[in-house]
Amino acid sequence: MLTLYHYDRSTAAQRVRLLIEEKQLPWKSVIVDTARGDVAQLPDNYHELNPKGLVPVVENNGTGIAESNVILEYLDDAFPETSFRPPSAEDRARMRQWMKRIDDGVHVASRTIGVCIVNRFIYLERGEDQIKKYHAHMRDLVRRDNDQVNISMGLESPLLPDALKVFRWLFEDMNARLENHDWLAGDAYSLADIALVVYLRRMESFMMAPLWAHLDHLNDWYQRIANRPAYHRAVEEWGDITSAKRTEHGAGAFETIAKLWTA
Ligand SMILES: N[C@@H](CCC(=O)N[C@@H](CS)C(=O)NCC(=O)O)C(=O)O
Repeated sequence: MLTLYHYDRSTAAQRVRLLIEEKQLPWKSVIVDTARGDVAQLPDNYHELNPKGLVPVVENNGTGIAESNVILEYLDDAFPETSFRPPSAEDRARMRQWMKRIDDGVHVASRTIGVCIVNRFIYLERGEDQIKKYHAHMRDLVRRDNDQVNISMGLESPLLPDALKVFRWLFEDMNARLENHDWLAGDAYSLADIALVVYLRRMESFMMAPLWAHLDHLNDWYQRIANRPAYHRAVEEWGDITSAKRTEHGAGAFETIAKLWTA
């Protein structure tokens, strides 16, 4: 059976759960909340499965696969009965372009925004020693270096303005595509929609939604996906243990974030 190493609020894990639920695959859940230092459930060879030690990882037929966008394509190949990739080569290329954008900067920008607005408070509460320990084990060095700046500088971080720009441009580009199409690639809900929708929810959790309230096509697309039963099972039912903190700190940061967003 398919095993997924994941935790509730991880956006990368959410997109994998979204596909698993759409495909109605039987799966075993192993929660490894590495962000909270909870690594007890990690198998000893986890770094062989994912050199960065992050979630998600899926295991199937004795093979471990890391990187959520790679996992999405893997699952669509391994369980092809209902495919979430468009039939034409051109639309598949378009789908991959959207997904590549995540690995080219969107995911890192999402982390920067999250750490600057709220996660820094969670880390600082744990104390400097814990932060040092956490970073000492972090094998994604860009992530570690960004975290160090973002934790210490918060809303003053020099990385924050560009991270917000990445999202503003992404949302505007998605809205432009969705003005004339129902979905990001091809004529049906695809891996591109699955991969990107998780960031709408994540940015919304920081109370930022008024910033793109005017992007009607984007908001309509998000609602259509949020209404899918698989979305409910994959995202809503797993919840997010930090959501109250996101709301609180997001509301407090809104004025600054709004200024940077429109700068
Ligand atoms: N490029 C990776 C990113 C994975 C990633 O960033 N995972 C985060 C959760 S979204 C994680 O494991 N965080 C644990 C931590 O912060 O220690 C993917 O798409 O799978």
